[in-house]
Amino acid sequence: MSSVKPYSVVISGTGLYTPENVITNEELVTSYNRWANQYNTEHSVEIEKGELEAKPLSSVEFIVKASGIQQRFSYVKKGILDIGRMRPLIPERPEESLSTQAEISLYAAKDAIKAAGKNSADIDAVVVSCAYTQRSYPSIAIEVQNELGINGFAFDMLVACSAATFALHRAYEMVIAGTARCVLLINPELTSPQVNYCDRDSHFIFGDVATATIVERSDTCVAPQSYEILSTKAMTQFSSNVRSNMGYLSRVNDVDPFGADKLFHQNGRRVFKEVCPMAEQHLRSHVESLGFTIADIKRWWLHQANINMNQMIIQRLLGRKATFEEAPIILDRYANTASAGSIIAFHLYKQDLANGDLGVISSFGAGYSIGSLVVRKSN
Ligand code: CO8
Repeated sequence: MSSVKPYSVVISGTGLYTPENVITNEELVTSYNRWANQYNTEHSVEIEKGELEAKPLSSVEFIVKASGIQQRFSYVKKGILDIGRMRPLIPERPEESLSTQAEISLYAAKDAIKAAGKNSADIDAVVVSCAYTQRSYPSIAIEVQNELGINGFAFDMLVACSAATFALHRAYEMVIAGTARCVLLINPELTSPQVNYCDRDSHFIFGDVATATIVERSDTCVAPQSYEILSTKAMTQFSSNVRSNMGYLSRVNDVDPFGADKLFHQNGRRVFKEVCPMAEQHLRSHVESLGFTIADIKRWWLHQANINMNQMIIQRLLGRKATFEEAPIILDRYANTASAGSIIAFHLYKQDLANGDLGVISSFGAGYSIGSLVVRKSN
């Protein structure tokens, strides 16, 4: 009996939730510097004695040059710029209410379902995949499944920067295996609660967003545009250079559950140096393993953490600088949105490709983890 499936697997719709609140570099730097100056004044004696280090000042010029980030969106702006607080103010909701991450998931999910021309009855699996979930259980995905009236099953998964691509891989495998016909993937990247706004080296890096994707069998696809998934490839290599120690053991470790090491922290320089060659090699070998050349790829929807990183990887791949059309950048507006960056780029910059054009969606970062999909515009 032939194992060849009578259908391929396609991405038939994407969705994006962009919060209303913008925080510019200027606003962020002004608030951080006011906080740092106040800290230094309050601790002048200890700093003078060498018992404490003075907090260095941040600058807009550095942020733009080192990262390419001009602004970021935040789910809640209140509290972030308040130097008496330095974190967003997001009130706890009663257990009977929709949770915060489910709320932003739904905005993106509805957008993707509409784009794919689907309804709840068509979908039989929901995966919420992101860098953090606001609770361990019940999973956010099951809450979203319930809100949308979807049958079948749902689960959460966490893979930091590669949560979106790795979830796309899982969806591809479910559809190929026949365990689901149509999968809704959501990446509610609510990063601001994990940002240390008192850390000059990382206070500017992240923004909030949610993305969603519909993956289904080609023979059920009714969307005006779809992208056939030709292949997926993943790799991981352990590194603590991007890390958050937030977790349930803090309670029994008798440590501050919100200490600086419990928030996002990284050795950014090391990450840059180590991940760029890994990503280049991964992408090249993925594309070439399918019999294509790098020049065959019309568009690269790359992870969006740092403009210099993207430029270096694409330059190594192409042997020249890429145009915006070849490798669109969204991190100037959105900043680093953990796993959602490449999906935002895909969502915003895919309509103009011609039937048969090839593209690559890729993530790289914490873990380390690298995920990629080679896709072909199919109608
Ligand atoms: N203003 C002024 N000066 C600064 C600032 C600032 N804000 N920050 C640092 N400096 C100083 C440094 O202290 C240093 O000074 P000195 O030379 O005196 O020591 C100097 O500027 C240069 O610093 P760096 O070497 O750190 O600067 P880089 O050019 O390396 O740029 C970056 C720093 C932007 C962090 C860069 O290294 C980078 O982006 N690296 C890649 C990082 C990356 O991709 N990380 C992956 C992110 S993880 C992820 O995507 C998902 C994680 C899960 C989600 C988390 C949600 C919260």
